[in-house]
Amino acid sequence: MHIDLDAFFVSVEQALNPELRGKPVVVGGRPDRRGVVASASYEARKFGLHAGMPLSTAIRLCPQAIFIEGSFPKYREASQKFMAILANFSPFLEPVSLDEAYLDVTGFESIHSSIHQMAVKIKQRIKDELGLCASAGIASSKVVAKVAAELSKPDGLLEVASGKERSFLAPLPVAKLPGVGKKTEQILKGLGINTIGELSVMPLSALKSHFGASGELLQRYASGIDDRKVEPPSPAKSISRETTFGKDTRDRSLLKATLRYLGERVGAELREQGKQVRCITLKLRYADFTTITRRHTLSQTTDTDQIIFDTGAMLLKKALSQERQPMRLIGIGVSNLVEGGRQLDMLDASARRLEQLNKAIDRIRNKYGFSAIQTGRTLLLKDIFPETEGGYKLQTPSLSR
Ligand code: DCP
Ligand code: CA
Repeated sequence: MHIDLDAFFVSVEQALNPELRGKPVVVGGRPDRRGVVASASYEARKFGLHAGMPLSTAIRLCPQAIFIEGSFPKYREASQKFMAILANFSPFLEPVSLDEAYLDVTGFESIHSSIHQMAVKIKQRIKDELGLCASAGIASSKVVAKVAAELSKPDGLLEVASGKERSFLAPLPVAKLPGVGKKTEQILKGLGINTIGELSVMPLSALKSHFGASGELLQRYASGIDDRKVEPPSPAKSISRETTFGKDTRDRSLLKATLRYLGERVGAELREQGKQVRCITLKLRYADFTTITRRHTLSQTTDTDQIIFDTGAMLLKKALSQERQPMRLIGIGVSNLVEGGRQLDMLDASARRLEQLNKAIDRIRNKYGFSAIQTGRTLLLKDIFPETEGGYKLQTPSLSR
C-alpha cells in the first residue's frame, strides 16, 4: 500500500483554520516576495497552480488565492502523527517523505476482512485524528501502488488486482511512471513513446542506448515489475540546511550570519542524533543560478557548532575570493555521520569546553525554544527575518526548516 496525504502543507493549515477550507490556498510565501508554491489546495489547482510555480505567476493566475508563509514545525508534527497511525496498522512501514509512505500489508486481510477495508480504516483515522485527507494505492508492487495512489487523488483509494498491473499502467502517459522526469519524458516523446504501454514494449537495446542501465529498470517498471521490498528507514547519511535570500546579496556579514544560523541548526540535529562528522560541505547558488558545492574533511570528527561554522566560513571565504556575483542561496551540510561518544579525556581542554557549551545551549533551546539563546553573529538576522519560538523564519520556509 502506498499512502500520500493530499495537498499536505495546505491541508495542515486548513485543518488548523476552518476559514481556509474549500478555498484556493497556497503555502509558499507572500506573493510580493520571491519564492515558489510549495503546496496548492485542489481549489487552487483548478486555476493551474502547482508546486514549484513562482508565486508571482500564481497570483496572476488566481488573484483571489490566499497565500500563507507556512511553518515547518507544524508540518513535522502532523507528519509524525501520520506515520504513528500507519505504524499502528503495520510495523512494516517505509516513510518516503513527510507525507508519503509504503506499508507492507501482506497477510493483513484476515485482520481487516480485506486490504481494501484496511485502507478505508487508515484513511478514516487520518481524517478523524488529523483532519487530513489521504490517498491510497494498493497493488502487488511499490511502483504500481504509487501510481494507483497518485491517480486516485484527492481523497482516493484504488486497488490494482494481481495480474492486472500491466494493463492498468499501459494507457497512462509516461510522465505518470515514477522515475520518468521532465528530461526522460522529452526524450521518450521524441522517440514517439507517449504511454507507459508503449514504453513497456520498446526494444530494450534502444532504451539502453538512450538511458544506459536505468533504461532496463524503466522498462521493468513500465511492465509493472518491481521487486523492491518495503524497507524500514535507514539512518540519515547526511544533514543539511539551506535558504534562499529575499534579495541576492554580497553582504559578507549577512552571508556569515546566515551560515552560522544554518550551521547551528545542523549542529543541533547532529547532537540530537548523537552523531559526529568529519565532512562539511558549503553550498552556494549565485544570481545566475550557477550552483557550487565546496567540501572540507576534518582531521577529527566533531559535533560542535563552532567547528561546523569555522569550516563553512573558511570555504565561503575561498569561494568569495573567486566569484564576484551576488549570492542567491546559501547552505551547509555534514556527511559521513558516525556514532558519537568519543572519550572526553582524549580531547584537549578547549575542545571539551566547546562540547559542554554546545550541550548547555541544546538544553536551553530544548526547553525554551531555538531563539531563546543566540550567538552574537546571528543577532544581525533579527532585523531581517521574523522570529518564532522555533527559530528565525527564513525565506522559502517549507524548504529551510
Ligand atoms: N513540497 C515543497 N516543494 C515542492 C513540492 C512539495 O515544499 N516543490 C512540500 C509541500 C507539499 C509536501 O512537500 O505539501 C508534499 O509534497 P507532494 O508532492 O506530496 O504535494 P502535496 O501533498 O502538496 O499535494 P498532492 O495532493 O499532489 O500530494
Ligand atoms: Ca502529498
